[in-house]
Amino acid sequence: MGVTETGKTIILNTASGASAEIYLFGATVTSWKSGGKERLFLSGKSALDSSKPIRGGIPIVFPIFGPPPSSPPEYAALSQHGFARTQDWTLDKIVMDRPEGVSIRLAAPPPPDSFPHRFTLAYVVTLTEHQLSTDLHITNTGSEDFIFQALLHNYLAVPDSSKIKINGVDAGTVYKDKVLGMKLDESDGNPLVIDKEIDRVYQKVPSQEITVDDGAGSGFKVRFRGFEDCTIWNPQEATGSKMADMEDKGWERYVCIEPGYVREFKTLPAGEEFIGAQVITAL
Ligand code: TA6
Repeated sequence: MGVTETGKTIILNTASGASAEIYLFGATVTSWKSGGKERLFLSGKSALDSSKPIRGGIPIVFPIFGPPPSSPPEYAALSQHGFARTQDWTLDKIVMDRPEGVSIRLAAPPPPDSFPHRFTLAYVVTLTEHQLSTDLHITNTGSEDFIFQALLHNYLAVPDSSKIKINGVDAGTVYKDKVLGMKLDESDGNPLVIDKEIDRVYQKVPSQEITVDDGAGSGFKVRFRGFEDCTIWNPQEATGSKMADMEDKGWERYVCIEPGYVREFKTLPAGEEFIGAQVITAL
């Protein structure tokens, strides 16, 4: 009862009424309902036919974050945010199916032939009454070091992004400001508000916990483990209106608080596993 396969998606349900929908395309969580409310933003203009990455929910960014680097060549040939979000994943295992909580593990297919590294990628999605956890497991099955960046690009639904307050980035945390041409700066520790386009990569966030007060009596706590960095993104009208798959004024209805390992490439020695996890609590 807790896990339903529809062909294109997997639906999770708990006895408390929480639910989640996961597209096998990109292992993208596209819906999370808790307390009777939808907690993830999904653009009404998003392609859901596997022709493009899904705009909203929680796309998986791997093995690069952002535009491709200039080298090595097999990474330089990748498209923005890598291939994991456009691969057809499969349901590998139902990890837990109990009235109070449901957990599944998805497996990614092998990487494209043009990316000659040996690794496995698994994704565990766990739903309980008030929490959604997603854990990315990367195992280097080759005989040499494997380098990657990874990030969980959640789109958290809020009633009005101009009214939210984001807490948890301690004073002194260094961030790269993509809006200001990758300028490095330091957080002043004050709550962050969305009063302009924000696209910042906070590096090694000490608390590994960010909260969003949505200004309407609820919000989110995003905790992360394994992942140390956190990108905070809202494009506002100037950038958002140029995105073909963004619904009208969509940027008013979400904020992205994206745990990841993206400040540099992570080196994973042969035979080792890296787990990057986020636990999102609906407040
Ligand atoms: O995580 C923030 C970011 O890298 C932004 O710079 C913005 O481009 C966003 O992701 C969306 O990227 P996408 O490739 O999905 O259009």
